Amino acid sequence: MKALSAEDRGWWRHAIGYEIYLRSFLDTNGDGFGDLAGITAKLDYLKWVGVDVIWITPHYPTPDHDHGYDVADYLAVDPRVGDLDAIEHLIEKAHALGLRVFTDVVPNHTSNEHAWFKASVANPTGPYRDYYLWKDAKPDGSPPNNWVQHFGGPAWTLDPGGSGQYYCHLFLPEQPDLNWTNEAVRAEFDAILRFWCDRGVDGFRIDVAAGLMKHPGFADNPRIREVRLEDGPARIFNSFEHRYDLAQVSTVDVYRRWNKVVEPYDAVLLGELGVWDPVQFAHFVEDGTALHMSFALEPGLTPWKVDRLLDCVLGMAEHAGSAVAWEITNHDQHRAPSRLGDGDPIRGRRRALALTTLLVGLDGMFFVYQGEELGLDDGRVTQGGLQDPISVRNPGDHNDGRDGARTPIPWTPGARNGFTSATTPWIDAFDRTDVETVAVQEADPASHLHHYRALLRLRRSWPGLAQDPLLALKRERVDATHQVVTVLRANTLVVANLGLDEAEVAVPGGAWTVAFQSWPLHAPTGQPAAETVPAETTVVLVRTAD
Ligand code: TEU
Ligand code: CA
Repeated sequence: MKALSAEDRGWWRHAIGYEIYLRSFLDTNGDGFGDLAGITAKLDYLKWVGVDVIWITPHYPTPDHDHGYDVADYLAVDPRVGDLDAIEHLIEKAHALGLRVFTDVVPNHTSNEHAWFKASVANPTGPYRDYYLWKDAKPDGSPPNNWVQHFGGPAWTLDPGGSGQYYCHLFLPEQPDLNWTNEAVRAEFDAILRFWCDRGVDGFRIDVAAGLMKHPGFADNPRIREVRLEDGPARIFNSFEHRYDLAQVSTVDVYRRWNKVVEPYDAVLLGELGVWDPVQFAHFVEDGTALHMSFALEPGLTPWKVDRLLDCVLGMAEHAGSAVAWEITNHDQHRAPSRLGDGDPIRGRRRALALTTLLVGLDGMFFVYQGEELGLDDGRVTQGGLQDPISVRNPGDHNDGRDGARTPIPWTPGARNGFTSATTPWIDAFDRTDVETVAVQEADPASHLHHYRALLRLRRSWPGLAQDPLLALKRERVDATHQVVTVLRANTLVVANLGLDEAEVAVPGGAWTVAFQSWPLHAPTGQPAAETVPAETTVVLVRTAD
């Protein structure tokens, strides 16, 4: 895209993003695997839905132990999804439609099949040894410290080359962590970012953005609580305070450097920061000289505990403002209707829309996860069809597996929902019902899709909804059943009633009209604002006249 004017520089602060889980979006060549050409074919649809930018999950060659997040070559395209021409063609068509394209960059770790790691193992005195984090064993031969990896088990694996040293991995043993104190590693990533910017990429979603630097002492992490043997990997991981392995301030310097690398391209850095504390989060984004923005991941991991959800949303909004990228579902999380509905997907959908409407009314980017516009709950995978290493490698009935969010997009009614012509797609999921498909919802003006699209369009037709300065962001908590948040700007007022009873609304003077109501799906708009908002419902009011 051509150089941006000064006003356009911060375009992302009020944009709508859309996450594409590449392998499950659309398969165009019948191998059962979503591909770049599938995205290109659906750009018109995405434009119609009302998104401004797409983020594509990793497109690099990979042995697939963690579904693309184990990268074997950062400067190439996985032949299963296409080639360099396919990605350039996708970007060109997206730009012609006014859509921007973010790709995923995975800097915390590589695949164990990356040439750097192979060389690191093969030659302990060679130049690549220091690309990774090698430490000696303790005198008794055990790992250097008590760190655990996210997906179950220790964060250390013995050198397959037989040196007796361990290498560090915050994820699978097949995902060795890079050594970000090594200048050579930093230089490699400068070149990787430039390579993709030169191909027209508009920004990067940075995987595990909080993980890069480790505390130099590599000391044991403090334990916060005890766990039981049968606990899933997430609970075990969260039973430690990650004082030494995550969120080191020194990681911010890496992003200051990246910020300069991408500046000539006007490209944007979007972190995937597993940091819950808003003050710590703000360090990574605060003055726009490191990350431009980052995902706040907690609303996507929290069940319907309104107090907790609002603490997190308001804390992030207060400390990081328009540098927050909001989401309530991504490929690592349960789909919102499954997570929020206490077992009832319709209730879950209602709550998801109430929360979404509040977040769309705040400063910062909002990201839709593919299929969220259809109101999908978690997909169902056959017992033998489980793919996620979290499920496959950790027996038991913990709820940590991520396959439910990763099943294919249902495009049309019928076998395999139009996702693929293959009989065995990469993930063996049950087909969705007809009403869940894009084709059926497109044809029905009262569908979830049309409703959701109206919300996204509203942000565009009333730019003041996210662009005018925030006059007040207020939480009103009367008692356990009254949970109301109001977002006031010059000409818009968002009232989120996440409580169990209807709530009265104090509308400022002047005439206010309902521009959107999150529930029911066919809620009318255009009428004067009512004095109350129903339970678990958010309304967007706009000032129409004085
Ligand atoms: O997920 C990272 C991840 O698990 C973190 O968000 C974590 O919750 C946080 O750091 C708190 O510890 C990303 C990808 O989205 C996921 O699909 C990959 O499996 C993972 O990284 C490893 O690359
Ligand atoms: Ca394919």
